[in-house]
Amino acid sequence: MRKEITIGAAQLGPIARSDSRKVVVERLIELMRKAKKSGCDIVVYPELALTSFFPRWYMENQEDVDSFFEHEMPGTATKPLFQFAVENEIGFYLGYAELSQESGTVHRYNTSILVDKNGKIVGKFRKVHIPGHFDHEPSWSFQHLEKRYFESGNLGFPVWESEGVKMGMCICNDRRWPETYRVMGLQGVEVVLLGYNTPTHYPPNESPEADALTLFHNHLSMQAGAYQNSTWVVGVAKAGCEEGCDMIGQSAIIAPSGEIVAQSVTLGDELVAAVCDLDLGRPYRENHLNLGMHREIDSYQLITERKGVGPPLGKRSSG
Ligand code: ING
Repeated sequence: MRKEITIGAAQLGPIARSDSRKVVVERLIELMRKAKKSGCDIVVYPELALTSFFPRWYMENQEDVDSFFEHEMPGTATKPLFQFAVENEIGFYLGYAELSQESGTVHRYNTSILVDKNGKIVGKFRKVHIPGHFDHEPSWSFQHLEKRYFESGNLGFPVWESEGVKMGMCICNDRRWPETYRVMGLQGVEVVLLGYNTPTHYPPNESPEADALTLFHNHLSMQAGAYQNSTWVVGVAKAGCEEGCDMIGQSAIIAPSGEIVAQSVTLGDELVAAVCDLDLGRPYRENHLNLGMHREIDSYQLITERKGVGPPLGKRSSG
């Protein structure tokens, strides 16, 4: 019996700064309704799917920043989404800004959760690779202050078994780093779910060539990650012109071969679904990309900061 899971990539168009959580959750539910009609077992939403991509704004007042964070999950505004999921027996991946109290200290993460068909949160991931910058750059047309608003994730890259499928998660910039997929690949991951908010122009990149390659690099990163780790990868965008900032779409469902089997074609709310045969990863995982058989760990030149060599660690603040 082939092991299959039908996955819905639920791309979102722009979310305005003034849009309430209630209005956004209604859009998420509408996409889940379409997913159900398409026979989906699970729906994947973008990174920071409940609000506008607020790191594009410099905010001095912490209360203003914290208004974009969820203090509990599910909370009042998100309970209807969990409810609808349980009634329709569908799981989901949701990206959101998490404010958490850990032994009396407030921490802020760029987070995603994996929720099963019974509405249970089976897994949580916190974005590890935090892009952008810490200090306000007033000369730029917009900011990318993720390093100011989020801590780097402290949960690693776990893989969970849900509905009999080995699933992992990551968020946006994580998809650009091979380690992200490899750590999950070494755990036998079969499906990697991820959401992203990717501006066409990334402020720290000054070269115009970089903008022209944003779409290419988006799929390149996910297709390589899929193929090199024999896993499905589902990448879902928050897309369109959001508060004056153009963001790419190109949400995609990618097979372990690296081939794109389904892709969004708009920059708005759009559901793209595919039946994912999990056995398609087997020929790669067991043969020419068998991680246990062919990797030569001892011969790898691992350059790390601990040995005092390699590139300087990125700075989180000007200090
Ligand atoms: N956004 C972007 C991303 O990694 C970026 C940041 C854009 C980095 C373009 C490099 C090039 O897709 C988030 N939210 O990480």
